[in-house]
Amino acid sequence: MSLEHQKASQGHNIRQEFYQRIDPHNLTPLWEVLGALVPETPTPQAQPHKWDFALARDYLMEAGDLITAEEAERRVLVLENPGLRGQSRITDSLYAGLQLILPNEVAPAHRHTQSALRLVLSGEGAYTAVDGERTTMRRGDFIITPAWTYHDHGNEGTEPVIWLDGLDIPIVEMLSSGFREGSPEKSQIVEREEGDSLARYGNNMLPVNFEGKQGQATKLFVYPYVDARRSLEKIANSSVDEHFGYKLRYTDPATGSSPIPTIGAFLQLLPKGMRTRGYRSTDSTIYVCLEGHGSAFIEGERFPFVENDIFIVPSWKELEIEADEETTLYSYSDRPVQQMLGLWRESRA
Ligand code: 1HN
Repeated sequence: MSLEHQKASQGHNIRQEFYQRIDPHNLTPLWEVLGALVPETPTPQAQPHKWDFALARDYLMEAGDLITAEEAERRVLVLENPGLRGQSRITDSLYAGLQLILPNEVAPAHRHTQSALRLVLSGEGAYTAVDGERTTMRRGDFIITPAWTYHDHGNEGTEPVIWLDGLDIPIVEMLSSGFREGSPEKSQIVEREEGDSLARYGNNMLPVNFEGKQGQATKLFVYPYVDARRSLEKIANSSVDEHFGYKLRYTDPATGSSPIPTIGAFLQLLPKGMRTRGYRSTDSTIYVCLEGHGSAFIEGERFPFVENDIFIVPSWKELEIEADEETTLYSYSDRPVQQMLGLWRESRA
């Protein structure tokens, strides 16, 4: 060993001895971790991944024989990112799960400070109730449960109904701000007829004394797919965005901001044969194919998808999408949080 080598190794040992002495006092040297703490570019733990809906649905139906919705409280198979196993996360900041409710079942009312969104994927005849109003769930409908609103689900139809849940659980967990309570009623008492919130807040008008505030969840809780689909179809005549095709974001009609303060939701249409140009953004995003089929290329790796398949694109990974047929994609991410904090970035090839 050269003299220089020896000196370096001694220095190393002296430092290690120092680290060990300060460790019992809950002290640790920054210089050993600084690079990892403040990386040059995002280092999400989430990995690119796709879930086959057909596979997940079969297991979910099997779960339907194992446990009732009431016993489970919510009969859900969590979509766990392979890079985040054991943490109930689909991305570093968000939760996703597939929920099943069978005919005549009820998922009992409760409320929590975590906000939820739902995207209906298959079956008809179930309802979700938010704050005393029920809405019938139809495929493609985007439904939200704002923080601390009572919500329950039921199925008065004849088919199993499956939807995707998205929640901001990891964000609320990081902030240690989670509260939950049950409701005295298993199913909330219906206080308003179906369509009340849509008529009151979702028709380009607002009650005259109503003032929507930024960060306060919208009173509108259902965004029907028929309406969203019509908007997409109309704008699909204009010039196409080479990174997105035609893309819309869901908004709170009172503020123009995202309907959920912590989660942004989007719907886009890609014409048949389109391949989008490479795009990165800092919001890790969950995509669901509602119509058509194609492939996502994440950092060049191909993930073929068909209807109801779900794939995730981690922060700052390059995404290209190829549509074999006219394709509509729903997506959600933590973008509004990043934008409020001045953190959000995007980059277009
Ligand atoms: C929840 O309340 C629902 O209301 C779904 O359907 C999934 C995951 C964790 C915590 C609460 C629902 C949930 C959840």
